[in-house]
Amino acid sequence: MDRIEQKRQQAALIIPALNEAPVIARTLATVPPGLFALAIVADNGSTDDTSGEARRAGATVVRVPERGYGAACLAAIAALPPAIDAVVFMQADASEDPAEAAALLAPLYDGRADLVLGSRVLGNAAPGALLPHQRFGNWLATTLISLLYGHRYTDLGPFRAIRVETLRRLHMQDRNYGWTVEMQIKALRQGLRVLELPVPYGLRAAGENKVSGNLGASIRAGVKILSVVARSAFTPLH
Ligand SMILES: Nc1nc2c(ncn2[C@@H]2O[C@H](COP(=O)(O)OP(=O)(O)O)[C@@H](O)[C@H]2O)c(=O)[nH]1
Ligand SMILES: [Mg+2]
Repeated sequence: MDRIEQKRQQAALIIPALNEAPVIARTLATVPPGLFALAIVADNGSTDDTSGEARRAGATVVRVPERGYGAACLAAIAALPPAIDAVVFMQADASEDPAEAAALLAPLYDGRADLVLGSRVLGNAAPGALLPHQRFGNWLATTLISLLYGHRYTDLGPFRAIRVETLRRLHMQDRNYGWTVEMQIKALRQGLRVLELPVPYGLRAAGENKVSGNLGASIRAGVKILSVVARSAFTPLH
């Protein structure tokens, strides 16, 4: 086993999940064997059997009573065993291909990047997978970020890889929709080397889209994301 392979064994997959019982086992089944030391499903107060399905499919389940994507991610990070040196965040709904995680981790382990983002805009999104309001929201937020910080992202997608020590230095705080954009802004402010790689994006395999498929949630997410971008301009570095 070479050095990179050995290190890859120390990566964890983090999957925040809210009512994903119809799809979580299918998602976990597509994770390439040996790529991750463990998969953590952060169950966000699901009212279905997401936890049971995830556990039976071999994942470690962290129960998070508080709803919110960021709250789920923070709880999963707090539960990481000390040996884990990198994490990949991924959705529960099989819209992303976990095999792509190897490509996201490689630049971290090769020392070429500090934050590696899967871009659905650069990659191939299946028809209907990235809705017009998501594309517009991405464009607006990434344009504002480029004006403020001089770096042009193409996407705020959740599929991404980062080293644990880097993540801890970011002091992530957002507990819901602002999580992904907070990470991207803080990475720029801390001078991290960010890299976007194209990733394919499909329709969710089963269940419901709780953000893009829901008007109220889409508006709340858009408002939150823009407020995180705007507030960052007035926040000193910490
Ligand atoms: N909306 C929402 N999604 C959550 C929450 N906790 C975890 N998730 C997960 O976040 C991911 C994205 O949600 P999804 O319903 O696929 O929304 P979309 O793809 O953005 O339309 C999925 O893996 C959800 O299960 C939460 O509290 N709210
Ligand atoms: Mg989704």
